[in-house]
Order: sequence, then structure tokens, then C-alpha cells
Amino acid sequence: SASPRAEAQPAGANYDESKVPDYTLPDPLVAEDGTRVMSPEQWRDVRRPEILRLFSELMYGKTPGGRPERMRWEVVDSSDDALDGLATRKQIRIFFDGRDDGPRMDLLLYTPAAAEGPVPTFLGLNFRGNHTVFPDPAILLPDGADEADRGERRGRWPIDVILRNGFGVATAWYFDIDPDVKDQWSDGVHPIFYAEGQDRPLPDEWGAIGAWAWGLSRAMDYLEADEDVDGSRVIVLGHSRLGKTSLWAGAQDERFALVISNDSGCGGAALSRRRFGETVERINTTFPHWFSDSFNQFNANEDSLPFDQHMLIALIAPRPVLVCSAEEDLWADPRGEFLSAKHAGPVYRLLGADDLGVDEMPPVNTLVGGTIGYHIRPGAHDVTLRDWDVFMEFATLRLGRAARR
Ligand code: GTR
Repeated sequence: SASPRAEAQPAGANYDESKVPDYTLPDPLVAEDGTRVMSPEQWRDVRRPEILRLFSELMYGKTPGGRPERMRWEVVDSSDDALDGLATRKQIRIFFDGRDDGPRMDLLLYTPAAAEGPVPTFLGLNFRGNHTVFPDPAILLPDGADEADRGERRGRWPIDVILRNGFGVATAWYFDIDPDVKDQWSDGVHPIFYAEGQDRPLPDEWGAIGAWAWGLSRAMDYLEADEDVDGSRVIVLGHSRLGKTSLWAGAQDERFALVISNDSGCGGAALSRRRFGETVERINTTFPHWFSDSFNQFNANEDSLPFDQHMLIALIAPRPVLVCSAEEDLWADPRGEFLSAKHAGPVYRLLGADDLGVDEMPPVNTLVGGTIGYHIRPGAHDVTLRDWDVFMEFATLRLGRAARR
């Protein structure tokens, strides 16, 4: 019979380790033509582009373009005396295609007022709107949002603690980039790239996760230009569906110096082949708009994937990456998340970086690893102060704090 922990999870999935099927992971260091990748140059010139193309065409969908030529931004609010003097606050409205009435994103940025130079900065999307991340009455309300929700997600965004530790923090609401609703291909940023007469992505074009990841890169375009932010030390992070997004953003855009996945699970850090908790078929059924349509061919057919999620982590190499899990979050398969981090190791080693350094899952509350880090905390699917402590500890170890590298 199922454990109490499994009973608290969505029904109809496997939560029994003994029922995980045997599987063989594709080797990140063997190219499609069978050549073994022996040098950093072969990785960079041949195998990395190959893997990036496979994830694009078969899972997240192809990202049709980078920064639109007409994109522009306006700093619509700025204060160097925010949060009782703790912070400098800026709110930046990014008009993705340049039009006033086109798709746009409000980026909220806090940096420590006491900082003497540009600071390493966390960048992550939020689920409920910028006004929910902290009870700062100056945060712009999204259309139709409720004053009463100000600061409602504060537990997930300990902005004051982050600033006191010397980091900046930037966030935007993911709905600004693409509303998280099924089959609404007419809204968000997708239409910017449609060809004449097109009204939805082609089968191998980006879904919502691809669009959100693209939005993170557009936020990065701004952060690189802001003098309070150290553009060489931007840490992209995300939780759950937005953790899948941070990994895909970090894989594609090498300007992100460090990538953090929190409880990202299926389609994020967890290995698909384990079929533990959420599966490819389940995620494609519940959230058909997240991935490209081409991903459906792997429903109940994981062994034919030419990659697994360890190769998504490998795309981040040799940059530092941190994978975080929660012990009760079986739906996201903590062990599968650990194993992805571990099996990305050969690529990190080839590039002269440290791998995870351990073979077994660590006990709870124990950060392990080198350039690849892994942590599991007690508790459920969430972002907690403990998670942020680990994010900051890892970022400090890998990128340093106040001084430039
Ligand atoms: C769940 C979904 C997960 C995860 C989560 C979230 O319903 O099955 O893959 O993305 O939502 O984003 O909170």
C-alpha cells in the first residue's frame, strides 16, 4: 500500500521506487553520428548545438527569434529610498514589439541601497503578479489585480533578506509574457513572430515554457544595461513550471551566469525515463500548451527520447547550476532531479568544471556538489526561506558576493 507521503500526491501516478522501470540514458558525449566527444571544442561546436536543437524541435519548441528590433523599455518608477531605505527600486516596462498596446512586461528590480557597485542579482518570474511578492505599496498593480493581494506571496520572495545579503532581485509576472491558459495562441508574445496568416505555433515551435524563457532573456537585456546590476552575475531561477522555464532559459542564453531549478520536476530537472510521479503523458495532457506539439510523440514512449533531462542540465555547463528538491514533493520526483544533476557530470568534467561529487542522494538540508549543486529540504512543493538560504549560499560560493569576479 502507498505511503502517507504518496497519498498526499496526485493520484494515478507511480510513487514506488521499486516500480521504476530499467532504462538507459542517452550519452551526452556521443554525437548523433556516433562520434565520441573528446574535447571542449567538439562539445561546443558539434554536440551542444545538436542537443539544443533536439530540445527545441522535440520538447520546448523552437524559439523563433531573439530580441525584437523594435523592443524598447521605459523606467516608469524609480526610488533610491524604497523599503525604508533598504533598497533602490525600479520598475521597467518592456514593450516587446515596441508598440504601446502590444505585449509588454513590467520588470520589478530591487538592489541594496547600501551597495557600492553593481551587485549579483537574482532574476525569476512570479506566479501571481509583482504586487504579490512584497507588501510595497509602490509596486504597480497588473490590470484587474486586487490591492488586497499585495505581499501575498512574500513567503516565496524574502526580498528584504536577499537585499541584506548583498544581492539584487528582479521579477516579472509570467502572464505578462504569455498567459498560462490552454490554446490561447492569440495572446502573449507568440503572435509577434507569426508569419502572415499564422494563428498558432507550428508543431515544432515554442509553447508557453519557451515563451516564458524568452521573456527571461528580454529581462536580461534590460539588466545588462542597468548600472546597479552586475550583468556578468545574473542568477536565473524559478519554481516548478517556472523552474522548468529557468533551466530552458539558462540552457539557451549563456548570459545567465548561474541557473537554479526549484522543484521543477517533470519537464524540468527530473529524468523523464523514470516515470516516477508526473509523466510526459500526464503533463502533455494537463498542460498541452506548455511544450511543442511534437513532444506528444513521447507520451508513454519515454525510451525513444533522444535525450533526457540530464542533457538539459549539461547545456548549462560549465556555468554553475543548482537543483533543489523538497522531500514530500514526490510528484516532482526528487531522486530523478538528483540523478539529472549527477548525469550531467561528464560534460562538466570535460569542460574542466567540477561535477556533483557524490553518487548518493544527500540527507535533507545538506548542500552538496561543486559547479553542479544539489539540495533537498524537508517539506512540500514550495519556495521557502530555507530554499533562499541555499540559493544565496550557492551563489556566494560560485559567484562571490559584493566584489566583481
Ligand atoms: C503542477 C504540474 C507540475 C508543476 C506545478 C507548478 O500541476 O503538474 O509540473 O509545474 O504544477 O508549476 O506548480
